[in-house]
Amino acid sequence: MSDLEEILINKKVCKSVWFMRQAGRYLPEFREIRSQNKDFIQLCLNSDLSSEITLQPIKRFNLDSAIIFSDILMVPYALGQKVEFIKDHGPKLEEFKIENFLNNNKNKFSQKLQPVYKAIKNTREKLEKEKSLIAFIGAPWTLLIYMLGSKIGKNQVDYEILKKKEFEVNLILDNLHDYLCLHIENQIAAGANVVQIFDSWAGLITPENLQDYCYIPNLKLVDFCKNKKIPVICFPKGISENYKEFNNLVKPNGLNLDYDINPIWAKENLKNVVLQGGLSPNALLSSEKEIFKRAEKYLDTFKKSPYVFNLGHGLLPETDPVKVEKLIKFYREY
Ligand code: 1CP
Repeated sequence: MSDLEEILINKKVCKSVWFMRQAGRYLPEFREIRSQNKDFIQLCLNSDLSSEITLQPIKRFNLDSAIIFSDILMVPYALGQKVEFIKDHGPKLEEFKIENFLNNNKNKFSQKLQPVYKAIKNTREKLEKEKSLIAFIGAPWTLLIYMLGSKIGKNQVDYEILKKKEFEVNLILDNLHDYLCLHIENQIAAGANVVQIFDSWAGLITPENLQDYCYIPNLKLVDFCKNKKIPVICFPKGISENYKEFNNLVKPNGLNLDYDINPIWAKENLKNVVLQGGLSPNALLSSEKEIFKRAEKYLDTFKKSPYVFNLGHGLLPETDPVKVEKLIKFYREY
């Protein structure tokens, strides 16, 4: 069993570090490959290259876990919605059509994502056995935000539209759940050891809607993982003190703190769960002294608990890899 699994399953107090978005944009060796592969989806579907990119941060920093190089938007892609990544702008999805969405089947879906599973298999073979390979998915709500895009907005959600479309929205969320379970199952079968669920846009949900759009969809996925005996980490970014209610209802093995959560509050309020991350990725843009000071706040708070060192969101593209290396060293010597 890898250390990450030992921490998540047996609540062992030991050291373990990995970073969200550790494979990609801030690494020169990634940029080199990316510059020759303009189509991001095709890059994710290139098993050899995505395995190579997954291992880049492991080679460079000897991190304790690898996260497969892929994207949460591979799911809408596999469900037939065209996905493009516009430089300096982010993802752009083709207009959502319910009739196309409903015209999918499990075979077609798994077939389209076969290269991702092959990349997982290749990577697992190359990775040392004490390191975990992390698979991931976007939570249904976060995928919905991208899939419906302009129809419900990204900076704020128009609940009037959402209510008017309630039947369609629930149909999409239910269908997504089934495909996400299949995607988890396929990634596990290919050799992944741990699953992380990114609900990056949970913070857009109003408190009275959290139950329907965040807690229940996450709970159903967590239960699916638990039935498969696979440890699962949730990341309901931006829901502030509702992290407590989330944890009490969803009960994942691990919970990634976002950078707005006070670690001392987390320690007092988030029980029976392994905490991960929290440090703002912005900290890595400051001086070494400042980085260590801010990291220490998390390390001091969680020193007697099972805790996975990570960030409160993904590494930023402008991060200097040298500072990442220094932070890892600081953590290991702490
Ligand atoms: O242009 C480029 O070079 C592509 C940049 C890039 C990379 C490296 C994107 C576009 N996605 C990825 C890989 C990726 N995405 C990984 C694997 C690498 C790793 O973590 O080490 C993972 C786990 C993701 C997950 C992901 N994609 C999330 C959830 C995490 C988060 O940051 O909140 C989300 C929301 C996405 C969507 C996405 N993919 C890419 C972009 C620019 C975006 C949009 C993010 C946004 O709108 O802010």
